[in-house]
Amino acid sequence: MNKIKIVADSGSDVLSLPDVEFASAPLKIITEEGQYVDDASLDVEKMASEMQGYKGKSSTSCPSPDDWIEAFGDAEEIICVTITALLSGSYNTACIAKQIYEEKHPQRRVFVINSRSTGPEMGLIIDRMREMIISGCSFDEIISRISDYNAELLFVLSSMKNLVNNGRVSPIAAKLAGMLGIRAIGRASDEGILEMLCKAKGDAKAVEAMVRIMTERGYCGGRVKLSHCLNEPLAAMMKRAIIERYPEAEVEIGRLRGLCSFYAEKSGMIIGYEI
Ligand code: X90
Repeated sequence: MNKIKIVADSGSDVLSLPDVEFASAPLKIITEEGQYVDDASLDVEKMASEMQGYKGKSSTSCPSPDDWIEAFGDAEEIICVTITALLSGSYNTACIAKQIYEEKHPQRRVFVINSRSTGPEMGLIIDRMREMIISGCSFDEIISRISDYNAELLFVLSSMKNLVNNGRVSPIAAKLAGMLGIRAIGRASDEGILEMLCKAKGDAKAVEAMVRIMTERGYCGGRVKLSHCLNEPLAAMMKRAIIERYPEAEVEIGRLRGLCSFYAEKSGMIIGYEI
């Protein structure tokens, strides 16, 4: 077993990885009644349904430095991937954890990556690093080569209530999302904030628009991760549309975990793709 460990916050939707050392640092979803910890034991379906009818205040919180250090375990070389630093404190707490960990264990090293994104784009970065570890790359090779890896993120949401209420997107940008039948389509900007692109009426038009946007942005048949919150039909429709246009594409359907489900809300989907 290689000694390089990958650690990611739960914004990545990754709970475990075959053949390499991996740990997840959970974020939390907080309501007036209690909290959901976004770890392997969370019933995401139950949470998403409960949140849909919930009228009170809700928020989220990132892992503390201690949570990160716990996830680091006793690994000697750690590559740590966080959700976008412009919308979460996760990158910041991971950097603090790195400092503490390296001071305590001068032989050990932690490299922290701000994904400037979330969910399936983090998943693609993690998969790429996993492959490099398995093929025998060194810590330094991985950290220098992963910065050349090009992936992007699109989202399609029926409601942006939780994003607006928590100040992660402006109410003006989110204006039409939430109207019956309207899908809001956007992307993670290069810096790592939400950038609205267009609106579509119904799933079919949304899928059409997203395949067009992927093509315009330089997608040409590489890997895609489609992660949804209780919306398998939409993911299946998107997968068909991608394969129709790019028969060689490698498209994987997955589920959003707690943090992304809270913000993407029931029926939302987030797409990571290589360019
Ligand atoms: O620290 C925290 O409390 C976490 C805050 C995270 C806020 C943003 C999460 C976005 C989740 C929504 C669609 C994709 C947006 C991509 C933006 C980069 C998913």
